[in-house]
Amino acid sequence: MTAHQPVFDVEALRRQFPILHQEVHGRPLIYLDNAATTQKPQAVIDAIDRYYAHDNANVHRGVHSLSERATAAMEQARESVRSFLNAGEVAEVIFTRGTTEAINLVAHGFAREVLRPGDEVLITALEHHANIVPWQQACAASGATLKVADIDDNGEVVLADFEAKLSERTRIAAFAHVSNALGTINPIEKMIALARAAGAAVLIDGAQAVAHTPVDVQALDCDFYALSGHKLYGPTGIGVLYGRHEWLERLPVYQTGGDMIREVSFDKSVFAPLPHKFEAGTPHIAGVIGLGAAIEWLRGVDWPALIAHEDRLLARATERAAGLPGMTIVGRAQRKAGVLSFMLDGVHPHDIGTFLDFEGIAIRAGHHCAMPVMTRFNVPATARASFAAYNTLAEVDRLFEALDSVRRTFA
Ligand code: 7TS
Repeated sequence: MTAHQPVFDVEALRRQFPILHQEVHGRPLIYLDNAATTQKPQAVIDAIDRYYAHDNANVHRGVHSLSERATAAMEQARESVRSFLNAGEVAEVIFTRGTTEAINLVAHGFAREVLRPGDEVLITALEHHANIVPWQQACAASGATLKVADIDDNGEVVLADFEAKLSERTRIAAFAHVSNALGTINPIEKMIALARAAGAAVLIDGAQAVAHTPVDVQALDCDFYALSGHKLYGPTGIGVLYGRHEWLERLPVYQTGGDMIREVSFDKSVFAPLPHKFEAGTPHIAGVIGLGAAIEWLRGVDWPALIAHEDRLLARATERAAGLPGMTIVGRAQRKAGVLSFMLDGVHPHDIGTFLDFEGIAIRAGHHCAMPVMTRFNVPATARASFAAYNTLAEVDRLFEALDSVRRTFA
């Protein structure tokens, strides 16, 4: 008997994404750059449109109806995020510009409040620059040391090395849920358990995970979880930092100014309670509302079917790659989500990207803001096709027909 394969109506899903129905260089667009950013369903576009057409006002301060509506919409979106991540309280949901700002907020707080000379921060060798550089800066500012857990030739974190590099000096372990450059799904449950056993706090960079797998921050028992709205079918310029209440209370303010204070005099200021303590200035209200709409839209998607569909896309791509002469996959982890990073003998990844664009196919070529990963695999760059729920098996096949032309053209 074959395993149950949930049915996934990809054509019905595609109809909800207006941008997909266009031609590029005279060919139907095949969008395979979803790890960089996902496209937006009509429901998200409509929510932003409706907000600007009907409710636009500043939040948390007006006494008038529009301001009340904008505030209510924003706080409703915060509740959607809370529920999406299964956070315990809305006070634990901080809106940021994205994953990058969320990690910077925590790293800045650790540098000021937690890290002391001799302390350690542990990351892994598969991180995006957004989960490397803020920790380098925090270590430089505090005298702490940055430790890096190795990855193996498949692009999996070497758990024994991760464990060995944890010590009683480790104040925080920060690592990706899913690697953007390789697609590796890290065994974060195990990594969190190891870090907590060592007494370290845990930050998960969830930028590449949230569109592909459900997340429950309480079940995970992590202290921080960072994500970007634009990789989750929502708008750019908005993201989330989930933080455990006690940690958010303990960490110092990040940016200061309006909206994050309770009382100001020239002698001192008293800061607002969570979550506003970390949300200085007029927020990206339309972005928050768009993100809330994306999450509500995702609630209507059959997740087991979505995951099975994306697994089929990646399995087909991996199988076709094995049949293409000169093609090498970079990153062969047992568990992967959404990403096929590859090299083609004798062709620079950028040339692959340019050639595919003329076929209407959008991929990314480069170091994917993960230069240490490129160094580890001894390549200057890779070509990367990355999948979302609206991609089809036919698109994967078209990608490989085009790659075969690239190969023959450059041979
Ligand atoms: N962490 C990971 C794992 C990422 O993939 C990215 C963005 C970030 C952090 C930063 O997210 P941002 O929204 O704050 O910029 N990754 C990519 C990518 O792979 N291609 O373009 C952006």
